[in-house]
Amino acid sequence: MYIIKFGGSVITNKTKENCFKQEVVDDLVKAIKKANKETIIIHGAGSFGHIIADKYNLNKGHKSSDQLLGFSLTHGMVQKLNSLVLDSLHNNGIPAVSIPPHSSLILNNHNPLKFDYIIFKEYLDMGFTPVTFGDVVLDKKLGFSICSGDLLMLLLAENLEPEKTIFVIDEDGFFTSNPKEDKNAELIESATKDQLNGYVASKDRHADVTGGMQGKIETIKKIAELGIDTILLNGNKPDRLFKVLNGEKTKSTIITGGQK
Ligand code: IP8
Repeated sequence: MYIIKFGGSVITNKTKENCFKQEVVDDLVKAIKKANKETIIIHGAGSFGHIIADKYNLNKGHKSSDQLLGFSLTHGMVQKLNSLVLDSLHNNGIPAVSIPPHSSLILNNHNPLKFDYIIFKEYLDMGFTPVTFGDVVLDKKLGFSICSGDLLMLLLAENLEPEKTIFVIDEDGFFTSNPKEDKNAELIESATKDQLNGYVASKDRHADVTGGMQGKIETIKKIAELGIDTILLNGNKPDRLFKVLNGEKTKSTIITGGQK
């Protein structure tokens, strides 16, 4: 089984609120269909979630009553994005079911307190493709906070032991320096979790309330500690996702699991 995360900057235009990249998603979904592997799909919130979550300061927790509307609006928007992703999966013949985090997970000061991963397993065992996404959730300490798709990657990897986790991002992988600013930046094809420390993650200039690339690096290190390999690849080149799922070599970064 593979856990795949569609990054928010791949499936939405992060500069424009609620702008869905239909063709990109359709092409990624077609690659998954063609590879015909057991998968769980997670997607980020992109411009459907980060801009409004930032506006209402939701990741700091419950501080004022007007945030309740902000919480609901943010949930509504990420649910809309989720429906668009689901439509694409259904249109391509994939039996996808949505499992929204706000009703299957509770955090405590941003850390997982309760997570119903069994439901993912049961849907998988029946042949469904579970789909989940970055969402607003209840938080015992803070009232509420945000659960990123990256945290879901880690929680599902911990509990369901996938063959690989795959981050579909808007770059070819990790680079020796920021590829958006340095044209001499070189792609790192393979790294261990310790080697990740020195890597410069490209800074996202757009609203990102859940830590962006730096948060992703921390998550990937924890996944490596579970002994699971993670692959980062460019979502704008869907054949790369197909190749990875099909066991072929392609342009990407692999972070090898296995070291504590
Ligand atoms: O895009 C963030 O999820 P991510 C979720 O995976 C919200 O970090 C609601 C902003």
